[in-house]
Amino acid sequence: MTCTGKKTGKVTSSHWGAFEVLTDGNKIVGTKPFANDREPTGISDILPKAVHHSSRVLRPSIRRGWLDNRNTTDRGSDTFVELPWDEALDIAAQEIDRIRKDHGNSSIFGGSYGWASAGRFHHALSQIHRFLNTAGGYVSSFGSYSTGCAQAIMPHVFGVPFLKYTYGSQDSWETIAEHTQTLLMFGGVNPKNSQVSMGGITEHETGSWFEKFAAQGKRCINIGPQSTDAPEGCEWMPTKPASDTALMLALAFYLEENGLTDRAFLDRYTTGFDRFRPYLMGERDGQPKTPEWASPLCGLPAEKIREIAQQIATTRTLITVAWSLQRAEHGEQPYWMSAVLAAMLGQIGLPGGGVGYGYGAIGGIGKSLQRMQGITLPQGTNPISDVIPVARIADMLMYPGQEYDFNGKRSKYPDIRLVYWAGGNPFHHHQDLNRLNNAWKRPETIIVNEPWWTATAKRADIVFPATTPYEREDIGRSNLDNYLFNMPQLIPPVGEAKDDYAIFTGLAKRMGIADAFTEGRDPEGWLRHLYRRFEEHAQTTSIDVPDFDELRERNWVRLPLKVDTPEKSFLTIFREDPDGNPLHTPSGKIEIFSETVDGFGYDDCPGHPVWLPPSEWLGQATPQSPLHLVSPQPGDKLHSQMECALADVEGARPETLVMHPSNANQRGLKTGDIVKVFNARGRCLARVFVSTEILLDVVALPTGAWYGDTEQKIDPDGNPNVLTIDVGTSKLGQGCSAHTAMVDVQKRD
Ligand SMILES: Nc1nc2c(c(=O)[nH]1)N[C@H]1C(S)=C(S)[C@@H](COP(=O)(O)OP(=O)(O)OC[C@H]3O[C@@H](n4cnc5c(=O)[nH]c(N)nc54)[C@H](O)[C@@H]3O)O[C@H]1N2
Ligand SMILES: Nc1nc2c(c(=O)[nH]1)N[C@H]1C(S)=C(S)[C@@H](COP(=O)(O)OP(=O)(O)OC[C@H]3O[C@@H](n4cnc5c(=O)[nH]c(N)nc54)[C@H](O)[C@@H]3O)O[C@H]1N2
Ligand SMILES: [Mo]
Repeated sequence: MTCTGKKTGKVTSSHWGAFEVLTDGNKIVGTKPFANDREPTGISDILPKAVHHSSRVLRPSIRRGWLDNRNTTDRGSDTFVELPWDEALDIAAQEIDRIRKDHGNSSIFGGSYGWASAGRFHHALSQIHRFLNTAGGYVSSFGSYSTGCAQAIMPHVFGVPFLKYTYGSQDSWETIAEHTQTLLMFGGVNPKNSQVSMGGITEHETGSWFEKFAAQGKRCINIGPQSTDAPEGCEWMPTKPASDTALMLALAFYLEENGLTDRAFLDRYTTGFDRFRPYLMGERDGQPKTPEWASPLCGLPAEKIREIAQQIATTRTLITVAWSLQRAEHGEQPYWMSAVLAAMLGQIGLPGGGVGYGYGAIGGIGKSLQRMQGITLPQGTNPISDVIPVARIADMLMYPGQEYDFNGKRSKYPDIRLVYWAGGNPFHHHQDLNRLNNAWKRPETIIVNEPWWTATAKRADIVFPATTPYEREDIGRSNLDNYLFNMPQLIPPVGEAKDDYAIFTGLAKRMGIADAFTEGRDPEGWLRHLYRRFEEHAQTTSIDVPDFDELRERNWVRLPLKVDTPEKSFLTIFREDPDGNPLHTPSGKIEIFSETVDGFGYDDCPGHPVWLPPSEWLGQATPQSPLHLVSPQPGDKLHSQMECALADVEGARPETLVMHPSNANQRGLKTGDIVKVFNARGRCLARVFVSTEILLDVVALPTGAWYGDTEQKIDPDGNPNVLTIDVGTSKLGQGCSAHTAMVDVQKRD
């Protein structure tokens, strides 16, 4: 098969889609939607302003207090000295060498979590990991902020890595359109989030699928605190954050009590229902998990719960669960329980039935595409075995040597002396930022490669200015997308910015490891090398791809990867022959009760799903903190990227806080008022938007504002992470608990 595509203007790809870039040769002057994208996002509109913003890091910069006396406490409030590249690289290379020689590579933290930019070679995380591996290794991190908790718990249930399940084994929108009668969506299928997909999404299509579903009369039920979490036309069943497990248990109770459980399915394909059932029916704890029990916990009338249970028991139902549900304390429970509920319905492995995770979280989920081999920079191997769960960074920095639990293992936090970050913004993404701000003062040295003076760059000792994708050439490709891009260099580097590859090459030369790091290739040499491997793989498939020079010429091609009949998922194969194709769980079946998890002996994640309320939620509201804060992803950007330019727009900051009219009235607030959002952990400003699209007593403040709270007084632009809690989801998952936080709101004094 050949690919289609023509030579157009300069198109590039990004995590939020492809777009055309207009330049005057030196500067980006505008962007235009990509013609093939029927639902383009507006995220690139701000790009010209952001790329040339005054907050770009222009030259290598070293913090004054670190240079003078290795002071670590002034991070965030100190000034920087600009140095020529050679001098700054000398200083950084000597420091990395000193630390690795004096303290060993296990004192270097290089997890460096973050989304960085799209583009396969200049992927900042691959670059930093390759560099640190070449330098003898680093302490790394497991999992993501997105799905860390699910990545730990779900393999115990289905026996596959969670990402393989969510990206590779779920029904496509086509299959859902054809077979699903009821979409029961916990946390919605979010239109704002499906704009984005890691590595690129060229044809956005989630919106048009939901238009089709509405026309088909499909029942799409959004369960959660905000009606806007699902496309228009879906039914909204408003529920309290963190209450989903209680609701799922009540649905399961109804099925069991009314003989609607698919016993044959449970017997053949699952293990442990007999251990779970007594809990469900209240035979052990005296509390049957009835709709009447769940009703005050979740906020839905018992009658409504029964009606949903009846609906899902009598129609082909796909339960979908947003990733947000597991970014909360005890996030393991709704995830595991959704699988149990789906198993009781007996539709797992049938087209359009069962359970799927993260539809809408990432626009690529649900696309039915033939997979190709990825294009990735080899990272080498890491000789250091210390790995922390990604969201435990502040604990690690604060408590070296302290023991912690994670997924059945007890480990000790390493003693970190040097932190190196490239491609992430922890002072955007981590919870309880005032706590991180204190922990961040402990390492001897912090080095950051960043295009912009983010809160993280401002808290580093050595800052190297990195290019943006528009200042270098790359290849754009994602396995959840059917396009291939040459991402051309569009403008010269801003200031003295260099590519991460050039920065690490400069350090590697000084440390005597350049040959191993570069393998003698310059960036173009690497692009050609990585592309050749991709071409070789393509030759083994039926997919024709242009050669490197032709791709350069054509800029982009649409690959014929759409498949009408998707490959059978592992669950379909399992359903067809459970003995011949057992799951990779200890029992070979779906684990409703897990001996393994039970054996860990964790009080916060026992051997089957249970209702475990988080430490902060509406069920335990206090007069000091009566409102549940959810902090979703921002609709107008990707995380904290390009925030500098968005924040310049008149009236855009502080960030918008959505609030129910009754809560606003109680506080004398109206849309547009500037408020203080606060709890015992921190305070930030926000701009109120009064709306009936949110449940009473819940407020929503998106992430993405740059943390600007240097004295830990009040964060001016509205970063919700000054309010969120920095605890693991449980000893098992240790994911981030971003959606667990109670706050109050007052008019700004
Ligand atoms: N309260 C709350 N907090 C959350 C969440 C939540 O739901 N609620 N969600 C969490 C989730 S799911 C995630 S994924 C994280 C996201 O957190 P991050 O991924 O850390 O957020 P980004 O803003 O994308 O950070 C990427 C950084 O890389 C920089 N960058 C871009 N390209 C390059 C490059 O080529 N080289 C270098 N050196 N740097 C580059 C950007 O300027 C930016 O500062 O946030 C988490 N935090
Ligand atoms: N535009 C844009 N899109 C993005 C991103 C971005 O930064 N910008 N980031 C991407 C990334 S990294 C990720 S991981 C995904 C995340 O995708 P999700 O995890 O789905 O996203 P969130 O926006 O955190 O949450 C979605 C909604 O869940 C609801 N919610 C919160 N807590 C609960 C709960 O306990 N129960 C229920 N039922 N609902 C709850 C909230 O109302 C919230 O609006 O989004 C991706 N998409
Ligand atoms: Mo994420």
